[in-house]
Amino acid sequence: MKLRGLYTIVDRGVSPGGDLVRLARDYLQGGARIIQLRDKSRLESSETRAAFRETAKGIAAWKQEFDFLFIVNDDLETALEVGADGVHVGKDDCSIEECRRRLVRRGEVLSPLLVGYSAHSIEEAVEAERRGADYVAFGAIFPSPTKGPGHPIQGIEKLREVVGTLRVPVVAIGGIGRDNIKDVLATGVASVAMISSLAKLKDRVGETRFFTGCFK
Ligand code: TZP
Ligand code: MG
Repeated sequence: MKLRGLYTIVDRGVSPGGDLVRLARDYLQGGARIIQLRDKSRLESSETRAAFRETAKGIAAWKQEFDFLFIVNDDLETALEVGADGVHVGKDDCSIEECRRRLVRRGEVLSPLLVGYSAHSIEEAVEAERRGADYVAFGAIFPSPTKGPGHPIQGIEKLREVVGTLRVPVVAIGGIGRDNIKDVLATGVASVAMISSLAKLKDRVGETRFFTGCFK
């Protein structure tokens, strides 16, 4: 399956008391075919790591009902353990090269896991592709309620430049919703990631359907 279309992220920081497994199901019912689990707080200690893995297992189990790419943020071990399709890393995580090394033994690919990378500048995006990322998430395109103030904003023109420069799929992220999705798609970007524009709504299935419809 290709890295294309709506890229939904279930994030404990945005849905603190929420059931992320259930949230993922809402997105799948709405037609999303890419789900990322992002749960930074639970990766901080060994006591909460087990809960992180349980959530990951719960989301992976939806594969019995839905065809989708499941990507685990930050944690390669969990991605491998639950049979996810990919791992998503940034500059402070396991390096792209290390992720690759862990997946290749005796020159044979053991698990064809996708490795995605978060880039916050054009240079970092180009470098991530050179280092072997399968896709690059670029942002924040707009001010993001999830990232909060003080985060660099890239804007549409830089997104267009990254899309025109990279060969691997680019995922636009940060502050994307109904107001600006058309401008984002006009750059030719392969995929658009969303956290708060979906998580905070009552009719998440309907809203997901709206955004998946934008790619048709
Ligand atoms: N990386 C850049 S912006 C961002 C991440 C993880 C947050 C995106 O969240 P939202 O709520 O869709 O702006
Ligand atoms: Mg990370």
